Amino acid sequence: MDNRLVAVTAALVLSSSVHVAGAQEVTLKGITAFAEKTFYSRGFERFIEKVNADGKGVIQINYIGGPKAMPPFEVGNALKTGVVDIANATGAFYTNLMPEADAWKLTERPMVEIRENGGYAYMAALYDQKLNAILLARHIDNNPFHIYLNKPISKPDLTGLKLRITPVYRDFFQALGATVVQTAPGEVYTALERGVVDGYGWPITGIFDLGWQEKTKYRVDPGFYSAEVSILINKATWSRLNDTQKKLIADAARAIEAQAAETVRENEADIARQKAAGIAVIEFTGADAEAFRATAYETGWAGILKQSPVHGAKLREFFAKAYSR
Ligand code: 173
Repeated sequence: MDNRLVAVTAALVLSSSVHVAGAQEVTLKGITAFAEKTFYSRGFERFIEKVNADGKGVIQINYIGGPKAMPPFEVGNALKTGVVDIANATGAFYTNLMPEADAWKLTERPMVEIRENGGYAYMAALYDQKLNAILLARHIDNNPFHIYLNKPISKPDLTGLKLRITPVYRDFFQALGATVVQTAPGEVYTALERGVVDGYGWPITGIFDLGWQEKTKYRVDPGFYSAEVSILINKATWSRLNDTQKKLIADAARAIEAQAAETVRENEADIARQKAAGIAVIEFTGADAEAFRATAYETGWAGILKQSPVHGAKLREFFAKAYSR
């Protein structure tokens, strides 16, 4: 829980005299950067359902929807400027405003530890300054990314391959020799179908949501990084809420974040489903696997540090497992 949310919740518990009699029901606008009813929107949809059920007469969220309503890479700016009040997005989709947000993918420690070691508060300050927002809940974690291909490779070398990326994968895939093209998730199917790309980066879960298994021959193992999807609220919106409304939002956020542990089960289910769909695994082992993962993290951090040297160095101390200079 964000320290501020903890403080708000605690203050409310302590001062039961805080009263909102006669307060008007508030309706907030909510948007997701992922397609509606797909894996990465589901936690957000559960959050909205909870707020709307528990907040009757007090606070409601009007779910505007996903990429049909707004391009995913514009969600960050819509949240920052208050065009929407609440958003579900991943850091890679708003690096234009906050390059450091993409560093969430590099966390090698559990979020509870990152909350304790100061990493969370450090990020919260950046969200405040750069996105005019408060991070309510990271509901996706422990969910590795993979390379999916339609041409086989025999070693960690992507020379000659053109891959679909977002900022998550750019530095890593380029370091392995790939040519890259950035697209929103909604354009991946067509890019594969037309042979515009030879593969794509995506986490272990969710490829069935958009039918990509039909156009995918191989998955490369091991995975790398830990996907992040979070629920964010505009700061001005938050400050307009009364304590009861804030508590309803904070409680729903906490409940959804607690469900993030279930992701590991979903990972296993999708691994089995990919196998059943005939997606072959290209597996690197031993030194190749170690070098592959080491390159992922080294290039990932190098990318963050290039864009934000001071914050990047701090975040690396909070997020990386055993980082020594
Ligand atoms: O590949 C992507 O679109 C991407 O960056 C992402 C990030 C988190 C979850 C799912 C996809």
